[in-house]
This record gives sequence, C-alpha cells and structure tokens, in this order.
Amino acid sequence: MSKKSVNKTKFLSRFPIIVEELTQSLKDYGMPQEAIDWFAKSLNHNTPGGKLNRGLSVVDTYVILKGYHDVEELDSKEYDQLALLGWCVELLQAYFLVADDMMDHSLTRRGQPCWYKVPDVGDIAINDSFMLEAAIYKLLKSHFKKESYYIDLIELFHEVTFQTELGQLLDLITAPEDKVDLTKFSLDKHSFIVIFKTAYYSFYLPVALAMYVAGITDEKDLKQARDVLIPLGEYFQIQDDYLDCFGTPEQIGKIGTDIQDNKCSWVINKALQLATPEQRTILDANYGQRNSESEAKCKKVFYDLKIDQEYTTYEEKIAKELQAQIAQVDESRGFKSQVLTTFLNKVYKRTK
Ligand code: GPP
Ligand code: MG
Ligand code: MG
Ligand code: MG
Repeated sequence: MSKKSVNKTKFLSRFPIIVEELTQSLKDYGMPQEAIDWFAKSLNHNTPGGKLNRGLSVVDTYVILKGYHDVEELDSKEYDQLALLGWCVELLQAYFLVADDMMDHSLTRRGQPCWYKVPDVGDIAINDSFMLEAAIYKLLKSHFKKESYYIDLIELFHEVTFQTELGQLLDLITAPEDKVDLTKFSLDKHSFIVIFKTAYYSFYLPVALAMYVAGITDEKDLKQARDVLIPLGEYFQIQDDYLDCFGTPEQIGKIGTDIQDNKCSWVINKALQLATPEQRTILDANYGQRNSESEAKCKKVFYDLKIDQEYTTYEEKIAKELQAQIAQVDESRGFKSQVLTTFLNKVYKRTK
C-alpha cells in the first residue's frame, strides 16, 4: 500500500469512534433509539466516502509544521486530535453538500444517491444538514475546550462557514435555473463565487486549523497562508470548470453538466470576453438549455475560441505567480513555505 492510502486508512479508522461519541450525546439526552440510528445513518452516509483531501490535509500540514517527515512520527494522542479536526472539516463539507444537493436538485453524489433522495429522508435532510454542522461544535467542545486556542477554532469555523454561505448565495442568484441571462456573468463575479464558496473552507481552513494546534498563530503567518491558499483555491476551481468542459468522463469520473446547468463557470466567462457578436448570439441562444444539441453548439464556440489554450496560458501564469509568492514566505516565526508548495504540487496540472 502507498503511504497515501495508509494515511487515508488510518484517518478513516477514527471515524467510527467519532460517530460513537456523537451518538452517545443523543443517548445522554435520552433520545429514542430510532433517532440515534437515524443520526448515525446520516453521519455515515454523508461524511466519509469522498476523497477526504480536506480532512487529510489538516494532519499533513501539521506534520510539515512540526518538521516531521511522516504521520507516523506523531504520538497517538496528537494524531487523534489532528484527525478529529480533519473530520470536523469533513463534517462541514458534509453539511454543505447535503444542503447544496437540495438547492441544486442533484441526484447523485460520490456515486450514491444524494441524502435527500434516499427513501424516507426527503426534507428531513434539511434538519440533518444542521445536525452535521452542530456535530462540529460538539466535538470541538469535548476535545479542545481546555486549549488556549479553543475560541480561535470556533471563530474560524464560524467565519469560514459564513464566507461559504456568501459564495453559495451569489452562486444561486447568478445562475437561476429557469432564467438564462449571460449578462449576469463576469470573470470578477466568478472569482468572488469560487473564492467564497470553495477556497476558504477547502484550502485555508485545513491549514489554519493545523497552524492553531502547532502554535503558529501570528496574524502575519495566517495572512501568509491565506494570501497563497485563496488564489490557489480559485485556480483549483477554475481547473474544475475547465475539466468539466474539456476533460473526458474517463478522466474526471463524472459527466460535465456546467453548460446545460447554466453555470457561471470560468469557461463561459472567458468565452464571453472573446466572442464575436455572432458567437455571442449562439451562446445566448444555447447556453443553459437542457439538451445535448445546444450543448454541442456551445462547445464548438469554446473550441473555436481556443478556450483550452487560454486555460493552459492561465495555468502557467498562475502557477508561476504562486511559486514566486511562496518563495517570498517569511519563515522566521515558524510557518513553513513547504505547506504551500505541497498544496500547489497537488493542484498543478491535475487531470482529475
Ligand atoms: C458545492 O458547489 C457547494 C458548496 C461546497 C457550498 C455549499 C454551501 C452551502 C452554504 C450549502 P457546487 O454545487 O458547484 O458543486 P457540486 O457540483 O459538487 O454540487
Ligand atoms: Mg451542487
Ligand atoms: Mg451548488
Ligand atoms: Mg464543477
């Protein structure tokens, strides 16, 4: 087994213990068994099952900050604390995705039905999403209340949650399902949406959590992390938008739907910048229409405009800029630029 899958297996082995702790708190309230079983089922359906990159990167970042070379160098209590924070990030993601799938009317997630689509769940999924979020604060309280940085962890989760909700709001009002209006789109709006809906919780949150535990909490250092991780998160989402249109289903493991879904993606925004009036007319008539002929017409415009080459140019430029920024990182207070390099290397030229 590769080191990566050993780390993932170890991380996954902590999850049943977390479910046990959370369900115990329902038992302590005297909740009937059927409610306890329901909560356990929701936790298990919605929390593991993804790539777990966000959760794992809490542990990985801490390992780098401590100057270790391997997760195995953490003592077991230290590991359990970091893994718990990793699972809190995954719970936050579970909360977002359960709610997002209802708002987006999605059918499947991670190769299984969306939680609200599971028989007998339906709108109860709204309450379940709230409980996934509440679970974060139950766990933080029981494992970190004695730490000097306890309130920092809570405030960080609150702030990042609010930022993500702001991104979600703009995402929803920019692309209403029934009204296609490409004049609502712009690259600036795209940038705001993806930074707020993805970058803060996926990139900044895991690193900031590890920094708090490692005691590297100078605002200058948190800012150094944020200043690279936010544009890196934006780049990650632009890549996702690019792959949705130009990646093959074999490559990305899903069928792209952004064109038919009227998504304010990087691809359409770049095309709107470059399109001739004739091409613009084609896009206005065909973008966001739920049929494959219209989708193909949009794709043809994207190929004619060489949006794939535009993407490659963007990727080279942003990767160089981020590298240059990482090279400027001041390590004098204990923050390590390797944290950022590791993230950049995971994102650069990924194809899935
Ligand atoms: C997923 O984006 C949305 C989020 C992670 C944020 C949800 C925020 C809430 C406050 C509920 P998406 O809908 O573009 O992605 P996917 O295609 O994976 O559904
Ligand atoms: Mg969605
Ligand atoms: Mg969405
Ligand atoms: Mg996408």
